[in-house]
Amino acid sequence: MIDLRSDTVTLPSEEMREAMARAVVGDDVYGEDPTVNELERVSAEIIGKEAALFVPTGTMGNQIAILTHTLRGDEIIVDELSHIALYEVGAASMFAGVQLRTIPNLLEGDTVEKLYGAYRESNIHAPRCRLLCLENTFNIGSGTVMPLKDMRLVYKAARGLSLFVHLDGARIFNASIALGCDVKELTENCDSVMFCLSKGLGAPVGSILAGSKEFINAARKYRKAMGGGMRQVGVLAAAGLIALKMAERLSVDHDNARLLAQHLSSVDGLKVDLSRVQTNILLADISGLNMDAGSFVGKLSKAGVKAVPVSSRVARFVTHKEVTKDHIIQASTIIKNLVSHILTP
Ligand code: TLP
Repeated sequence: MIDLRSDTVTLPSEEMREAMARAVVGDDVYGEDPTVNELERVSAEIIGKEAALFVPTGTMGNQIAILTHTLRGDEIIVDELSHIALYEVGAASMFAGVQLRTIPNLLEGDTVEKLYGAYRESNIHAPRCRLLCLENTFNIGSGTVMPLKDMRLVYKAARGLSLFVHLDGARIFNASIALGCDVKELTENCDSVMFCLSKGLGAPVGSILAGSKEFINAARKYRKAMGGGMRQVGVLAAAGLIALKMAERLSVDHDNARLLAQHLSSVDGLKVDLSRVQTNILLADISGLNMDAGSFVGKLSKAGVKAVPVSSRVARFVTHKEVTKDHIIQASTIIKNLVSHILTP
């Protein structure tokens, strides 16, 4: 089985398992777990922020950021296809009590103009607009990358409107590798950033939220309130410290996604926009097969390749560290054969 559903399916390496077994631990709610403290220190340094907080998941990291930046009844601006809008179970309204202003294609160019269009002054009718959330890379955009120049312009515009900017950087290292820049150049254009250790970097669990010391002090309290105060969690932080050294290998995943995209773009019945395959995510439009993407990925799974449907006509394939170039060639053949079988039964 070649599993291309997500880069979340990676398994911890032997090195990680050994580090987890040997980790020196303490009670992190008392701030006494040396391995967590080290992970937070190194993460802050790498990501270029004053302080960092270890959280169990990317979702919790994003939600704590929203809670910390806003008050109940505030409005936050997000892309309508962002993870925060689509895949976090409505948590921003559930916990922070904010209203999501979802903007179509916010992250797909002309972001500054779209931000100006969406922003409104607080008045008797309008809530206080407080936060802009970016996502780089943009998952449902096909893992597309927002260039550094755009990040700078957007941050400047948002600060001009007195908005905070939170970056959902679940895959921020994919972005920095694709852009060939230091990750700090991206994160200097936001007030807070969340990145995942458990995606392409291969840790079994964990994400990091980073920002100013003041922001992280407040965030730490919200993490506790959300039930995310963990105890001898250095056993997980130990894997995270190894994950932080894995960013360089993401270029292999990008090459593999590109290779898969090249194979699939020549298959009749599938549409793949090669220009959008910039990192490790590929979206294939299967409208030409006259079938629902859910049924397509069901058949594909029986044939030996796993993918996920992201809408009724789009399937998503994600490359990651368990997938080699040979797997990609095999997967391409399996997909081609299935598509030709569907078109000429
Ligand atoms: N994304 C997962 C699914 O939830 C869709 C995936 O397979 O891609 N931000 C972004 C941009 C993400 O892609 C994800 C996970 C998260 C946040 C949340 O991370 P977790 O799953 O750790 O809560």
